[in-house]
Amino acid sequence: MRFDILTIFPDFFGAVFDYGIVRRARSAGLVEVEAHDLRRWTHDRHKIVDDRPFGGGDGMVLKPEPIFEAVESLAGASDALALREAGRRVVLLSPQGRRLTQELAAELATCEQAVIICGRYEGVDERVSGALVTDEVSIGDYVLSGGEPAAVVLVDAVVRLIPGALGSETSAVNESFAAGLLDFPHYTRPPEFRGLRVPEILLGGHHAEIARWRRRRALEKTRRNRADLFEKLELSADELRELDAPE
Ligand code: 9D3
Repeated sequence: MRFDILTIFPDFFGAVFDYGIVRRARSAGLVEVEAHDLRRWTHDRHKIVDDRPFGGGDGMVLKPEPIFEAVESLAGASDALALREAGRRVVLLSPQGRRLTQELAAELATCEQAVIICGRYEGVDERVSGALVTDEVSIGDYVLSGGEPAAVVLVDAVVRLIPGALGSETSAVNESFAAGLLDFPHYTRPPEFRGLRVPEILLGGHHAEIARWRRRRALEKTRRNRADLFEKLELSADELRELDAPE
């Protein structure tokens, strides 16, 4: 799979894809990731990529022409429907997008190419989202200064779902399970650190008891930190009773 990131700050991505699973997937030839300076597709001396909003208002808007030309040269077309048919996605990262989920990441991981447009300024000319973009995506309800940090998040989440990108140590099956339930607590040596003990149950070798304890801790943490996920779990009456019972 190939990722082409369109940005006015290509240097932002310096070494961010040179670590961990993304680095390994690139080295193995499973993915290519490249950041491109949007100004490369301007034709004026000042390489202008933005302009004032029609209708008035503060701030500047990214012009459509450099973005359309960039996508045409990188993906071979500038029509959202045709691109989608060809297994190519054009993702616009914007606060107005639909939320990035594990499900969307998995869908993108089946594509041949993702061209990722990073917004800056107040926004992007709506003809880009209207005609060119296949997926308008936000990474969550908080304000970023631009789409660049979101592009790093998106690439990371998608790359790990490309077949072969994860080593044998982890599996994607494991992770889809994790989408509905938070992880249980982990401990390693020493068994006592500054007076803080590892739960006794983990030090024995009673695997069924350990599994029950882990499930209970995972459920408790999910209920406390992610009520939205907890509501969707289909728990048996037994399990619900056990959650409120003393240990
Ligand atoms: C004045 C209204 N703001 C829109 C809600 C303006 C604005 C805020 C932030 C315009 C652009 C941005 C820059 N953010 C992104 O480009 C962005 C983003 C984000 O801010 N939060 C979560 N996901 C994303 S993806 C791209």
